[in-house]
Amino acid sequence: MKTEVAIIGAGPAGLLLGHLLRAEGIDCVVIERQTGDHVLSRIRAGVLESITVELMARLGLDARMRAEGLVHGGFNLADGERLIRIDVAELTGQTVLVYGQTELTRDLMDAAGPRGLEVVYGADDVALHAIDSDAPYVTYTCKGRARRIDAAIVVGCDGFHGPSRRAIPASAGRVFERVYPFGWLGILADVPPCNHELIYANHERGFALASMRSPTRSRYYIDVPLTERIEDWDDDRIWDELAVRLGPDAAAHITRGPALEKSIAPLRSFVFEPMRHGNLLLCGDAAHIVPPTGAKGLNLAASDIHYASAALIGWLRHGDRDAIAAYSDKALARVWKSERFSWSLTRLMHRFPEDGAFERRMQVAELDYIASSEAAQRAIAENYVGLPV
Ligand code: RFL
Ligand code: PHB
Repeated sequence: MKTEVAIIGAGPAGLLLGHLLRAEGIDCVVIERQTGDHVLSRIRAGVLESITVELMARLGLDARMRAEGLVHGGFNLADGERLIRIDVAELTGQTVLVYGQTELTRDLMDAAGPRGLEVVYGADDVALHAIDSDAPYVTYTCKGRARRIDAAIVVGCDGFHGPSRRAIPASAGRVFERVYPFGWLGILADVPPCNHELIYANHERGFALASMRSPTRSRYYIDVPLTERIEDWDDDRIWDELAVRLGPDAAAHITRGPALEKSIAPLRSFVFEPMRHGNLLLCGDAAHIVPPTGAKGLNLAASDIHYASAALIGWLRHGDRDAIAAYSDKALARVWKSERFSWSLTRLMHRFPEDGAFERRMQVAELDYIASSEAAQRAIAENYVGLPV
């Protein structure tokens, strides 16, 4: 089979790109290892920056997110009993949208058939070939049959563990990485949120985050050592810990309920440079990972797709190969700023095992500064709503 663009991975990055290319009449195929149901069962991001919402609007797929998403004009940092509200709407004139990654993916998936976007689910043994040449191709097996797709270019949207990044010779790339000594234990429950805005809490027992998906569905996280096993955390133990770490005001408003989902996710900062090798582009988690503090991962995937789709349209429709050559530098400039923000918010809001009294005083001093300085709050707010693309 022949196409113009072979896209590996049908997460938000792959589906967004597929739709943007189809809207320009560009031929593409999305190849996904999992089933569609499995992709939708992964509970992940919840906070969308305007770049993500704007891409959905460009596709005319924003009706449900506008109707059901929650517009948030602020969020809170908690430290013991103190709550610091960052009024992002006042400080930046912008807001974020609370709308689950699962729902955004569902909207993209539902529109694929009607818009002629071909997505192959259940593709095993996906492998990239000849990415250095003008005739790259992808092979996979589906229902036991070997398949091959020849393309002008391949785009790796296959997440951190996918084959695309690994197809680039080690000598052609550089990895920057930091692995954190804890993970986030998340719980999703059909209960009203304890607060109308997010609360990120740094408590002496550890980090906690109160988030939500809707007025009746809450998402909470606590940090735990990487040695913890989810089996050892029954629902009550999680709710008890949240009540302590989020502080007395939030605790008084927590409604407990059975977990619809709970899991532990490790935290990592990771960047692979460059984000292009020959006729392979990397987008989203395939190229970079941020710790979830600050909610940047999905939004970075969206900004990569903004740059990559423009470059692909520039090349395949207007013959501008320079657009492809410029993709990596453009995308990385924004990636590194989001990496910095996610890392610094993680540093500020978590207790690291190696930290002593000095590091703790640094956290308290920084939170004091943020609480008292509009300039400091504005710097946080403009990163939270998303830096310009
Ligand atoms: P995805 O979503 O991982 O999709 C990659 C797709 O590639 C498929 N794949 C393969 N396909 C074919 N062959 C193979 N060999 C393949 N291997 C993998 C996978 O099955 C999958 O369908 O990457 P993408 O599209 O780049 O999107 C990135 C986002 O999913 C990710 O950055 C966010 O979820 C991160 N994240 C958050 N981001 C935000 O912007 N806001 C948030 O509030 C937020 N919260 C979070 C998060 C991530 C979390 N976890 C679990 C890591 C909260 C958590 C807990
Ligand atoms: C979420 O709702 O899942 C969420 C919100 C904010 C974050 C991370 C995750 O920083």
